[in-house]
Amino acid sequence: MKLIIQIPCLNEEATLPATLADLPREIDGIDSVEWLVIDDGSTDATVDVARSNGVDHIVRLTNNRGLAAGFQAGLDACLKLGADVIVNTDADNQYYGADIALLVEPILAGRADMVVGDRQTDTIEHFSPIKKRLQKLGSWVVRQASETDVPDTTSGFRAYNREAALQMAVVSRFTYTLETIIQAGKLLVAVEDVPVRTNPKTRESRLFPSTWSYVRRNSISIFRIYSQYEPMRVFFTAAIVLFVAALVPFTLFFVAWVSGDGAGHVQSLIFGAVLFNAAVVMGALAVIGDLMHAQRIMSQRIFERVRRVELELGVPPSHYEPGAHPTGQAPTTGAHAAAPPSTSQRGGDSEREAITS
Ligand SMILES: Nc1nc2c(ncn2[C@@H]2O[C@H](COP(=O)(O)OP(=O)(O)O)[C@@H](O)[C@H]2O)c(=O)[nH]1
Ligand SMILES: [Mg+2]
Repeated sequence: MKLIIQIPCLNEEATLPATLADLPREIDGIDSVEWLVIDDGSTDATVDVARSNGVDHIVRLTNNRGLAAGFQAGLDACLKLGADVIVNTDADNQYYGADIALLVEPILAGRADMVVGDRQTDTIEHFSPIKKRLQKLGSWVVRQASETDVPDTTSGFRAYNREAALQMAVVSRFTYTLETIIQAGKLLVAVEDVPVRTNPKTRESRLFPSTWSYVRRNSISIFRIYSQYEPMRVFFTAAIVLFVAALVPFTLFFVAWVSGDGAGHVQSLIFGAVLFNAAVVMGALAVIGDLMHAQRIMSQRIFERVRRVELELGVPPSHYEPGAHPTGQAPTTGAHAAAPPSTSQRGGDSEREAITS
């Protein structure tokens, strides 16, 4: 049983050593624990620091592609390196390395395919009240969309088994945390959560430079993801709201018309017609969105099968560089032996597209 701990990094030379020092090398029930850093076009010495601190594998994206793209590239590499369990953690030492054992326990026990660490955000001192409230609201929306009961949906401290990782296909560039939970809820992935501890804050969040950016970016993400996965609910609800709203001016006009003053209320008639048209447009979007959603599910199934075929063929991970202990890992699951991944085997165009789309 092989565990790979992956850490997405953007310019993390300062905090990476402490994060790595906190990571376990042995966990009960796991034969080998390896570390993988995803360097997302850092301009500092992140990669050198990773190597000198014993990181086994490096996925080095040429330029900055965003956290979600880095996460997906990391999952892909971990699968190709033969991981049975993949844990994701942050490079700012936010999470408690020793709790990785808690994260993987439900997977080892066969109860879960994906486990999300619950930071119990109410107890985190450096989270502002508005961030806590938005975090709660966002988590609630994601629970509704995903039909799971994950309390802390924006937590980046997670474990995936091979089956869960094979099914994840993140399309948003910015956040993967919300989308992967929604996907898990819709796919054959059993999700659990475990309470985890956090370390004191080491630096400001890079993803959200201000509370306002946290609110704006998360709200947009939640709305986009929710409407991508539940288009019928979103657009049909909007259609009903607009239709009911249209009934108000229509009724005003009708009452006036019955009492002989129809000509004086033409504005109500026009306003009602505008709202009614908008309702029809929303209804049409609901139908189109529903059709696209069905298409998306088919694409997802194809993507998953292509991944399985790639693993079977022993396709090497893209953008891969060996880390401190080059072991020449070839994918261990392939039916055909593959050459050890090297820098010369950087991703082809299709892989790049998969990462950046
Ligand atoms: N791959 C990648 N990782 C990033 C990027 N921005 C931030 N990260 C990583 O994402 C993790 C979380 O970032 P952080 O700034 O701590 O945001 P927080 O989750 O709001 O605290 C850290 O490991 C960062 O290095 C990015 O553009 N690409
Ligand atoms: Mg952080």
